[in-house]
Amino acid sequence: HSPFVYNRPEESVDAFKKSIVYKLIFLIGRSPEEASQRDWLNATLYAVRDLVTEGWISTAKEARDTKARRVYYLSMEFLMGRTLSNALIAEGVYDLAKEALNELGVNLEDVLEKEVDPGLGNGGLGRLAACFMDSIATLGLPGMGYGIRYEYGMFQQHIENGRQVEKPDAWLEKGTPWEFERPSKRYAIRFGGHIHFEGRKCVWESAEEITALAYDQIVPGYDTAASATLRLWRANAGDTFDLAKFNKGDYFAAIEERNESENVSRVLYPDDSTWNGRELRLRQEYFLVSASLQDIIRRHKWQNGGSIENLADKVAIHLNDTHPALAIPELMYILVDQEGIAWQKAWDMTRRIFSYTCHTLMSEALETWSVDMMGKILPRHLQMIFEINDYFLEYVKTYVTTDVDFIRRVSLIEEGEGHARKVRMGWLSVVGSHKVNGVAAIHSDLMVSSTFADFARIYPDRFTNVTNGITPRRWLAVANPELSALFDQYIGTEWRKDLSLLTELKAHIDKPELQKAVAEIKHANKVKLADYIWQELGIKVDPNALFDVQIKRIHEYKRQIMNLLHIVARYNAMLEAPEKEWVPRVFILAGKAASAYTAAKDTINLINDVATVINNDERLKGRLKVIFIPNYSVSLAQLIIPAADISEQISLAGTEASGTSNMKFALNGALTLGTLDGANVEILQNVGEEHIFIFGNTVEQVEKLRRDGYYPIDYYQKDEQLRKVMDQLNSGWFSPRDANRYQNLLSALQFHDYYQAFADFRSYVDTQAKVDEKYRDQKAWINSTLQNIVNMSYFSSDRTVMDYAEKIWHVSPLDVDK
Ligand code: 26R
Repeated sequence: HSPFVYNRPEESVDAFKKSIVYKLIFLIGRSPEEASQRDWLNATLYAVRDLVTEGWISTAKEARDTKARRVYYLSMEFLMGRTLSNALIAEGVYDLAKEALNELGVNLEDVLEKEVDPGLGNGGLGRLAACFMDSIATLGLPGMGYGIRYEYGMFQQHIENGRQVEKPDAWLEKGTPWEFERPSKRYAIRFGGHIHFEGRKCVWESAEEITALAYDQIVPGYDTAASATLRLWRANAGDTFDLAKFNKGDYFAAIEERNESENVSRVLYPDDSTWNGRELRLRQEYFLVSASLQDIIRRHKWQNGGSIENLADKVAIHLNDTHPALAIPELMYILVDQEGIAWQKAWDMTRRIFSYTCHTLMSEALETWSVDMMGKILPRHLQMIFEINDYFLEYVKTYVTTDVDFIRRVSLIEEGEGHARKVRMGWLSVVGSHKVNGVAAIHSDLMVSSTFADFARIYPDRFTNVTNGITPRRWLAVANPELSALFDQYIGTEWRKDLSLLTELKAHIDKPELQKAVAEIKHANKVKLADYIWQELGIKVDPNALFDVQIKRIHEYKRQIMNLLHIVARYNAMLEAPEKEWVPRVFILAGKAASAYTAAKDTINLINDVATVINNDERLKGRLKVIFIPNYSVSLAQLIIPAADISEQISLAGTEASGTSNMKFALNGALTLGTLDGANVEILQNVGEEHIFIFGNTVEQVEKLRRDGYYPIDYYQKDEQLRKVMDQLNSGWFSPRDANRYQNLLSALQFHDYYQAFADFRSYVDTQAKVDEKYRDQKAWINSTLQNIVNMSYFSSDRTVMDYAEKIWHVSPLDVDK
């Protein structure tokens, strides 16, 4: 600890109070008397940031002093969630801060709710990056994340007349007290122009230039001085006015142009379903890549006496999906054109440096850029990709096969018949990396047997699996403090840093007092969620009912529609036998639809239409409710997941790469109702089949159905319950004033049903009945709940990140706490 720091807020309630008030007055400029809740929030954030800053600086110093090999995580998305509660817990000062604020007449929980939740990501991929940052920090790895500081994050979802309406997310307007602006870290990012050769040397003369400015966030490690850095780039037009216009006296036109070039960091693309090769997106991807690589190389040279020769010994760069794959030609451009390194040697270094994670097998989400567009925006990079492709195809012809069809398939350039040529970013990522991984065992297997089958033949040792994980800090300690405190009583507090310690709870599983306490905490969490639902939607739900939850992006492959088919079937069954002892259920759904994804938007509408009818049908006596919670986010996930009894993970087998909410739910004691897809398979292996509800076709059965011809109509005809539900939906039962509203959605289901919801319907409905049966036996239910929790060790992102560190990045923890 530096002796120059005058106040140590962590030492006493009084010191903490002083620190907060100091920040309030001197940083924010408000007196305690006139301070708003947000002022208190910001003052507390500043006070807590002080606690982590010195450790952050010493982490950086340790990496520097030991000349450690570093890893850089490049991602277009980071869904970090709120910082304050996480930082308070990481520093072990939650209670201290609560008491300090209390003495100032302020309620900590109210203040926590004021913090904005930056939505700088779409879903699973962005949240995974955030969990990894948390683990990198806690493990003390010399790692850093690079992303974009979008001015507008994921849109805010409003529901109007049952339909999704998007509103801009101007999250920066509330201020960003956690971040450090780094005005000295600025890089020129160039676009467009032409290339020409001077002898064998390629020269890129760009036409446009903008500036990337750095903004840093500390990612505090848990119970350690170590911290990681997340560096986000903002585009700034800098001094590049159009001088011609300026001199002509056209002042506004010159300024206007400045604004336009700042568009690069304006908004996150809120679409994770269909790939569209929009020019601004290409610029964004290059902006991230160019700024980050310049920064990485500057740091490397500074620490290595100006030399770049040993870059591949000291630097690992990870590509979070193909989105930052331009880093491969960018590094080649730097090494060959700027540093004058021979092409072969540069290529060898590049491949040692990069690794790549594939997060989806959905072909419509795979990135390809038209050769024309890339040539216009990044002429030298396109040229470099052609050079890489020539070299690569030569290798294939020499060592693998001369089969022209094979060569056409693996070429980095797709030569379309009747359409323009395209650069295949997935192929580029594989060729330019030394390791490529999938995110769950089944997904990694499918990756090498389908999408990358040809490449697995060329590079059999390149492909591997690293199953995803989640940080136990945010997803248990922060999200479920009561359950965390309960576990502390039995096994101590160390599980937060070493989730394998959860297995020590196994010795206590049969203790009635533990079981009772777990049940009470779940109930209390359900009451909290029920209160939120009442506040936000004005709907009363019974906390004694079974809470059945599906929260994730709305996608056909995730099959929210199958959930809905079961809900309607249950509704019908309840009306047919109202006297039966139905287990009361609350179905909870949340998630955003890409704004141009009609089927997904219609699905939200249908959920809300069905909810309106069911929630107002008094014959059900409150035993069935359907709730769509608007504007799903990380902070909502923290509220909803601890309150769930059933976790719906019902994607068609072979479509969900991993899923990570499945892990969060299980860690919080919900039982999974899922298909043999993604990480569900590994959850099954860890918890045992008595403690999970698995249903539906396997990947093999799905593929066989596709091969043999899949006819949804057959299932409709055979299954009376399904037929009734479909007839009802088709008749406009749930949208009487607009009976044809769902025609497209429903006919896609009846005539194509690409994701085979009909094929799995029967098994899904039957398994839901088993869920009811088990829930009636509360003792058995709680036992399964505990069996889930104690078997979740494997799904800590600490395990995942150590796997990457050892197998792929070859980096090891720093010794910061000395
Ligand atoms: C390029 C654009 C259309 C785009 C496609 C896909 C943008 C964003 C995505 C997001 C995808 C790649 C994603 O989030 N995948 C999810 O990654 C999680 C973390 O590995 C997995 O758990 C989850 O199964 C997978 O869908």
